[in-house]
Amino acid sequence: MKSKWWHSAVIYQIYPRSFQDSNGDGIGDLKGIIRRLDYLETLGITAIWLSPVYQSPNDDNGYDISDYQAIMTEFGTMEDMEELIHEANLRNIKIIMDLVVNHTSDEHRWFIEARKSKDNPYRDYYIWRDPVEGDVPNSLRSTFSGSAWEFDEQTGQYFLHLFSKRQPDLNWENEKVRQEVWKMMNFWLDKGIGGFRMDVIDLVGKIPDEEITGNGPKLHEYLQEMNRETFGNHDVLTVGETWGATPDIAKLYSDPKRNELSMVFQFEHVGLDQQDGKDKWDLKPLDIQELKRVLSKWQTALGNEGWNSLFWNNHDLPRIVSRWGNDKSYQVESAKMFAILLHLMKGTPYIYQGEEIGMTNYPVQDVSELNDIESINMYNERLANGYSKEEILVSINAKGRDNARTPIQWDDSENGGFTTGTPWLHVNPNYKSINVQANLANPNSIFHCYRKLIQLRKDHPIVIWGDFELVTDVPDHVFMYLRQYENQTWAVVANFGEEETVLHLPDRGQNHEVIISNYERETVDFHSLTLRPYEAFAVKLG
Ligand code: TEU
Ligand code: CA
Repeated sequence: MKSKWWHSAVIYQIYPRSFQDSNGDGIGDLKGIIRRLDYLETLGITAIWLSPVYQSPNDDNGYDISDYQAIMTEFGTMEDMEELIHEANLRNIKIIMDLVVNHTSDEHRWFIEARKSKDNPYRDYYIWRDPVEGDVPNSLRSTFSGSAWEFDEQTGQYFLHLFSKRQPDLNWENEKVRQEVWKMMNFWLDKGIGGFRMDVIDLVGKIPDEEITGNGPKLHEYLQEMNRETFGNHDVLTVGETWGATPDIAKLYSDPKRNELSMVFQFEHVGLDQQDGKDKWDLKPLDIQELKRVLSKWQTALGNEGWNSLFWNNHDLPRIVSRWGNDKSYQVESAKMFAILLHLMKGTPYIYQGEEIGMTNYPVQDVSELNDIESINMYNERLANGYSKEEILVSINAKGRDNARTPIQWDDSENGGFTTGTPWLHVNPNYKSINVQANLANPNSIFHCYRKLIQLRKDHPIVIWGDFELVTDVPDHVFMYLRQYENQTWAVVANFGEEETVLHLPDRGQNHEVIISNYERETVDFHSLTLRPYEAFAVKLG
């Protein structure tokens, strides 16, 4: 594969609302991000994926856009945005914009026009259907609960919304819609951005009448057109949010020969603690064997015909240290274990803000503490369906999106240094011990582990290009793999257990030099190796 900058990049995701407030209104903003660029430079990241900063009524915190070419008033101005791009570029950090074009806000000019009348020139920018026997056109459901069809009184038709009813779906079959999107993308490319993260891009080829949403027949045709009309001749990173992609589907998106996207961002591994055929709120314990199987499959299945993202967290997912680690007695050890395990794999790693200091889920006690529309709608729906408040809160504390959206804990001052005002969402009370300042000051902190992992990727082509092999003759709760490149081999070992475990792998030799570890450890002897709770390390085998 021809080497591109994003093959060796590490991306940092910023959820602007919660990153850094600069003016005391309790809402993070662009000036706040600019103030923290030096911190990100110290961490060593290559690019920032900026969750949406466009004008929005915030029904879904910016994923409902009312103007793609204006900045959300609370976040700042277009001048601030240009300054952010410029200041980031000075530090060799690229800005990747979130491209949310499956839907707009209902306050977007196009939708305001479209709903005026059936013959409005913008009507066909959205997806309208007549009622069927006085009811919804079909049984498509919204991700945020309820039917995906909303009745519009004025014109007597339903419009489609796969998310909130304030996020009407755009009609990609309409060539004019696609051209508007290309024009808008070029506007941003001209500002010198480093690429696009494409929100639910797998949905744009939908055929609503056949209840086909993901991976519709025209999806890849549209992406090839997008590539041709916009970023094709720019050296940018494009990553598609692709729920439900298999490795074969991932190749369609990301095989360089097909001129679509740089890489996919797929979720198979983070769905492993949900009951089969149910939704994300229906929990089951993680089976580590399954995790090994799924992550290894993605390591090997793409070959030279595709590229994958590596992540545990984002703004839609709970914090990994709380989810599959132990955020109480082994917060530091388990956070580092997840980092070491993931960052030495093949693919482009994404760090979600606060992950690098081991931030944890926020313990919700009452529904009044919730902000996220997905959780609130689910709460009301399940309550109406006879679930108890307690059961619903168990699901929300495990999987709710607010878990990862609490403000960044910068220091131990009030509100963790996020704001001098009242934060828009509660700060996790553990900010006095878990914060950036404390992490920076301690050379053994989670932050310094991430920093080292990023540096290893820069210094060692084996991390980017090495072949991957899962080691299978280890206990179930030990995840061990090898990377091989030219004549080098690295081994990575991670113990998911909270008990000591002894490994006997005499064939793997002894006196190996340790590259990185989360406990004190100088050399490794595989004849008899005692692993401590959540211990993880990488060694050079030769
Ligand atoms: O997420 C897509 C999406 O499907 C998520 O809402 C996901 O289903 C959910 O969190 C888990 O059940 C993208 C964005 O990342 C998300 O923040 C937006 O709310 C959504 O699209 C709509 O734009
Ligand atoms: Ca602010």
